[in-house]
Amino acid sequence: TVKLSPEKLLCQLRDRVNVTMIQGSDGPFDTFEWQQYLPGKSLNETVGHLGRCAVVSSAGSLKSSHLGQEIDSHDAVLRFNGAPVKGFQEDVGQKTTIRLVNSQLVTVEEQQFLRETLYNTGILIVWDPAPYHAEIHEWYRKPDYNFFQSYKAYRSTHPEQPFYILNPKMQWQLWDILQENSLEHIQPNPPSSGMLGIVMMMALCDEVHVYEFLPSKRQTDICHYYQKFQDRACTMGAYHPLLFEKNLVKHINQGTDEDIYTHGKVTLPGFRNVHC
Ligand code: NCC
Repeated sequence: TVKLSPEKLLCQLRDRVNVTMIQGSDGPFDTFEWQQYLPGKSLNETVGHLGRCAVVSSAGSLKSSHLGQEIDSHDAVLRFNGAPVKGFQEDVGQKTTIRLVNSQLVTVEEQQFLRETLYNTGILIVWDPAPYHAEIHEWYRKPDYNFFQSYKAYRSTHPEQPFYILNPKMQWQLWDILQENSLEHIQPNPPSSGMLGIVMMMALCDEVHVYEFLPSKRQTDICHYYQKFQDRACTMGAYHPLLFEKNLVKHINQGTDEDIYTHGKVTLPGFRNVHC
């Protein structure tokens, strides 16, 4: 169902998806108040040049994977939302370089978000589902979840921890590519945190290994490796176009099918190593 060759698709991702964070010079954030909250350094300056990176999905199939050591061998590790490491090191490792969280978590679970030490490690990045190709001003007036107060509260209590807001343009630039390469019509809902994180790491790293985004032989209806809750929609998608995301990632995988089957592992090039 994917139309472009893997090489062409990688070029489209590299050239059309702008992985940028909200800066103090952007639209409604160019106020004196916001300058005090947004990080002074850019994300690129904060992370530096990253070589091998790991993206760890939160899928239940990570359970009993024993992938912890392999994941920790990377220069940087990306995790999502409330995915814990404590008690799960054997399967998911213990290193967290970046944690990408959705605005629902930051807003609806604000008390846990502000209190739990899980969030105090590494660089935080929050994203919010914006209206389709909305300008930053329009999104700022009508975010899906109004996480801005909670963001400010977190920044005040943890001023030293880098905490970025993902530029909402990225999600629809990526969604357009997903739609163009699918035969079916996709609901206009933004990509999952997992897919956003994969493309973000392709922009920051030389090489990216993604774990259990494409499910291995351990595939299960258990939603998360850290919970008992079961729901097939976690792997297949309901709100997010997860199935289309997974088809696309399968198409551009540079690793083997054996790696997917045994480790749930996908190998993707960093955009620096994509030559168009
Ligand atoms: O579940 P979630 O995702 O936090 O998972 C992070 C990313 O891992 C991939 N995943 C997860 C489970 C699974 N069985 N297979 C997978 O491939 C997906 O790529 C997923 O994006 C999200 O994307 O932000 C999401 O967040 C949760 C929830 O908001 C957070 O965990 C915070 O509590 C959403 N769940 C609900 O709203 C109930 C989920 O739909 C999407």
